[in-house]
Amino acid sequence: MSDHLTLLKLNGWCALENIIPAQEVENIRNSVLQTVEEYRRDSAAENIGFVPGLISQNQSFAPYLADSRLMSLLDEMLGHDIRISFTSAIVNEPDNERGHWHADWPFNQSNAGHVPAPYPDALFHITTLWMLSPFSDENGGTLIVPGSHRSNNNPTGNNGIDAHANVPGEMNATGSAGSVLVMDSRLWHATAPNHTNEPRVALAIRYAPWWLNLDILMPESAERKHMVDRQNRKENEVPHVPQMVYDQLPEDVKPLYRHWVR
Ligand SMILES: O=C(O)CCC(=O)C(=O)O
Repeated sequence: MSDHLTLLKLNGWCALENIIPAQEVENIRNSVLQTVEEYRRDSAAENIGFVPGLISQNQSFAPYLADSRLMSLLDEMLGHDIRISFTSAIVNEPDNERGHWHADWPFNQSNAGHVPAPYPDALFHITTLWMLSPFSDENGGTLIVPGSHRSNNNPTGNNGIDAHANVPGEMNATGSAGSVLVMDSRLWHATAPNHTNEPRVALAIRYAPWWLNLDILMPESAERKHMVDRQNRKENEVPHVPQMVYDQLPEDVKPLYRHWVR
């Protein structure tokens, strides 16, 4: 077993360095910042620049999405025919607020689509946070609670933990620009405040096994209409990938997005 796989299984997270080469990362960061300026969602928290479905507007990072080190780790965790479920830009701007502890979709109990707690001790989904800026304690390196991925609930699910309080063992995930933080989506994590004058720029890219039903995230899907719209519930929405964008993606990246093309 590789060291990264051991860390991911034991602690719920690991970091892969230099997935984006140092000489490329600044251009990608600037390009993503420009896209965020144009397409940011007003619904995001104050001082958070958020763009879902970023791949439709920006393909600068696409050559790295199927990096062989990352894919072999994901293959070991999720099996064959992995798919990308989310591609978002997240910019923690100076003075953003600390967020609440949560596990990611489909374990966030506030979402319409969730695996009800107590959930089984099994891996369903991987969250990766791509550091387009270096992540530090000062600039909003993601707050994580190592080992919390083995819990059968998280602070979105009334598990007795105050989602806004400090949790013993919490730490900031840190690393150099171009690194990728890989987390079991069950890992408790939270947005960290950025106390510097520079934006902390990241991509949240999530990878799913072929068998995980993603339909509730799809605009206009029957599942979404029934479970989100008609019941007036909250859920993430991931815009489709236009065919023209898909056609231009690197060949090894296309299989990761094929299911979302319209
Ligand atoms: O941007 C971060 O550091 C954390 C983002 C986060 O909590 C999430 O995407 O679920």
